[in-house]
Amino acid sequence: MINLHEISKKKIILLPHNNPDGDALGSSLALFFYFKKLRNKVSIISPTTYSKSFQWIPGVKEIIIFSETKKNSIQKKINESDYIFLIDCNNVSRIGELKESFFSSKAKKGLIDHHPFPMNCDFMFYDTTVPSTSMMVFRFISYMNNLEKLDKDIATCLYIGLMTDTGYFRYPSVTSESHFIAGKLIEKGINIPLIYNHLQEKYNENKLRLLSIALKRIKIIPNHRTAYTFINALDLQRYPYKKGDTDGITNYGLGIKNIVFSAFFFEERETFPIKISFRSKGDFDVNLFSRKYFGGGGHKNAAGGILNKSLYESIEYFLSIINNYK
Ligand SMILES: [Mn+2]
Repeated sequence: MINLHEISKKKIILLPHNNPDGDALGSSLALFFYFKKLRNKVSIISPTTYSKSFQWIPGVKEIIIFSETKKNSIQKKINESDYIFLIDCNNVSRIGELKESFFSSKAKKGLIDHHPFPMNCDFMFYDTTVPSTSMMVFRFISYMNNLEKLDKDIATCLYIGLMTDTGYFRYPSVTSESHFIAGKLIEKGINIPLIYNHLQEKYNENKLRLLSIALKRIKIIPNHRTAYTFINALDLQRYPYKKGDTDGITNYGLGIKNIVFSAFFFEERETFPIKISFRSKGDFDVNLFSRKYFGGGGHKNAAGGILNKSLYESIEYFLSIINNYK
């Protein structure tokens, strides 16, 4: 066990899960500031780096990126630590190579999280019904009777975790407690428009151009409640794309009223194959559809496929299937 009241003047390591998201970063950074206020020495070691959209978060530059740092210095830090906490991380399988150091260190191990099936630690503070670990961090600070230590930086970090893990307060997991905590964070003077502005998806020009071409081309088949569109190799010559720039195009078709099935054909090169992505709403299973006709698969409402035909032939093939589909 860890006696919470002894957490002062100690060496603490916080380990968020790999590819840390807004909740993993926000929760870790909030605890980083909080434990520092209790006069501890605190380090956050992230197994891998984080997305550029998080580069502005208070304290984020202090995070040590394991994959980009000399292993000896990290090993030393971990060996000398008194406490190691997994944050927004239920299992060492999500911290990559840090796993070995985690087990070899004599530090007491703790976990603050909301994922199901947390691994056994000396100290466990988790609830799988809350939508974000940042809520657990708020509860943790409250449980330690230290809410007066919440400041604007801590509140900003917790709010980022809360808003990103709740899909901006839209998911079914959102409770009155989520909003109660958000309210307490707002009282600390956080700048909500600034946070949203930073986290909003940013388009580069070519990505926006390609999206506009795809939107212009959307065809609707009302009888089959289907929409589809495409991007060809010529478009990509005009607007060179980076990987990921065409992500999300398929979703736009589904935004049309009464459409339940959307397809996007992508001619990455002038040669084959054509990549197709499918999205659906409700019962229409695009995983089965793609497996059966497009040699692909995925999930019920999001799947991909591939065809060794030209773009034109691929679309013809798709339309012939759609027209004969129940
Ligand atoms: Mn989370």
